[in-house]
Amino acid sequence: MHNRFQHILVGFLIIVTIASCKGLQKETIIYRNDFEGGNLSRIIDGKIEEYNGSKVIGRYSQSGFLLKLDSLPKHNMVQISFDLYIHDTWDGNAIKPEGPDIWIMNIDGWSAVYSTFANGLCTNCSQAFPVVQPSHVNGGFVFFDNKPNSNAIKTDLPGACKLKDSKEGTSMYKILRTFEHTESTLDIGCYAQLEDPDTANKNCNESWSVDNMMVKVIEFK
Ligand SMILES: [Ca+2]
Ligand SMILES: [Ca+2]
Repeated sequence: MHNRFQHILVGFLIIVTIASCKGLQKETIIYRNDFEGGNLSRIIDGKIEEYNGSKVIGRYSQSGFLLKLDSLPKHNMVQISFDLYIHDTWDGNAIKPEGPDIWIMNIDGWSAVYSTFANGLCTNCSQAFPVVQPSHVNGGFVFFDNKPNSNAIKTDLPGACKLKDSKEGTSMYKILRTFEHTESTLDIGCYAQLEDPDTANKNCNESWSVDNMMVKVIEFK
């Protein structure tokens, strides 16, 4: 009986330990925006457009926006997630004058995403995403070669401008980044660096937008 009681006690302690470990992590959503209400507070250079029946922040081409959050509760990590729409003709890793077409997210000034995307009429193209950082070789950047639309959630969305009559004119990606962070302020900058010889129509040829943005802080107690 004594041994049996010990086994039960050890089993009980293991269950209690697992349960308390799960309770050590506290997640708090500090920012959530589907842009349907037109809320652009705390965003610099924000603009809203309707795309495919939903309001999005965008569209941007070469430029972008900066989300500035402050008064964050005590935390150890931050998680950022959103839908990224790559509209119309992006040339991925192509060399100048067509590419590379780079999408960028900077967190407090450091590079969280610096990756290329290919979409639309691009033949013999490659893109770096889902690899989010290039290699540094001889003082320059070398982007990983993946197939166009790699890891896209959807590729059958209408284009926004140049390919607006095409049913495969836009691809949608889920961007999810989790990183260590303890400061009470957080700057999230989203931009693109795009190459297009057709400068007069660049905003129509290659653009992007974002929807369903969510920022969580995570605290380990
Ligand atoms: Ca929306
Ligand atoms: Ca391009």
